[in-house]
Amino acid sequence: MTQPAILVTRAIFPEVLVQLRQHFDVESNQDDVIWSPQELAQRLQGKAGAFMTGTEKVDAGLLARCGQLKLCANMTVGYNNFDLAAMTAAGVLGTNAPDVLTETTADFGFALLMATARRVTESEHFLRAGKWTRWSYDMFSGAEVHGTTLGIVGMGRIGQAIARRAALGFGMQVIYHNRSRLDAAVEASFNARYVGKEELLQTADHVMLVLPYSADSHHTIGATELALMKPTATLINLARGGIVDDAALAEALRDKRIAAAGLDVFEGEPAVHPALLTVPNVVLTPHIASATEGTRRAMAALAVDNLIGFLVHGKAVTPLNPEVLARAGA
Ligand code: 8YV
Repeated sequence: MTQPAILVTRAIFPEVLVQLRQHFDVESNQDDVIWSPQELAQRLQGKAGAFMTGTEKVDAGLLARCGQLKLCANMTVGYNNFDLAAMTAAGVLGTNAPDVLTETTADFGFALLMATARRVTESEHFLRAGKWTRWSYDMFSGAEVHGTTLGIVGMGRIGQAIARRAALGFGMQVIYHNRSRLDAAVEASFNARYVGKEELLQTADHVMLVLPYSADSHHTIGATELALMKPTATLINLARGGIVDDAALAEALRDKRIAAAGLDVFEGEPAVHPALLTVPNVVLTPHIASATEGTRRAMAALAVDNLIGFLVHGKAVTPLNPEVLARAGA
């Protein structure tokens, strides 16, 4: 019996390919070439499924050219690379990789918060440049983290894991803003208070963005919102580029309208707004919040489970548009 054909769009752990080859005829991209949309469409010809990393756009134009495609399995929790409505219309299932990266990503949220508030990278650059000639009482004086107020925008799984660290580990007061309010018992578990976006921005000593990207969340933080924040506050973007207006943020940082920012994601990444590279009070990391070997393996494994589950057994583990499953009678 011939096996279904699938495409692995980016380089991945070799063991993942070994496992996939037990079930599928696999075309892979271990040289990690970044394909144009045209090349991606061409490579997807005749493929029933795709293992994706969240960097490949799946839209109506691509789907119109890939009639045999049934499943796009992201190894990421975010899925703003998918036009889900177009996928549903085309009868293509999308899956993501939630849960397995929650704690690792929350750890990194704190790494970025601590590095930003306590000026870790800025002071390290100073030291490496040979500028440290003597100790002084106010050298790289930063912002307090413990006991302060953390404002979390987006209180999903990762937001809640950050809130737990903040409340139980750092004695912080947690305020949050979200599309919907959490159950009282969940709120109570990290003593969190639901507030409007304006109040959050005005009150928080540190603001952490952990919401998904969509047309609605585009530029959730722009010049107007930055103007509401305390001049001593820090802003952390752990979620997606485009949630922050990076040009407006660079200006606010340059003019010290807020104290500092920590960014793991950027509008138009891997390009970074050039003005952000010129301000010292920002910590910049290349989208690595989930990057530990164990977590990246778990993310890949969930995408594999979705591919095998759906294309071999008719059942996906983490479907994003389950109406496609219902229609297929799965
Ligand atoms: C990914 C992420 O590593 O899962 C997500 O949504 O943001 C990260 O964990 C990243 O998206 C790779 O493109």
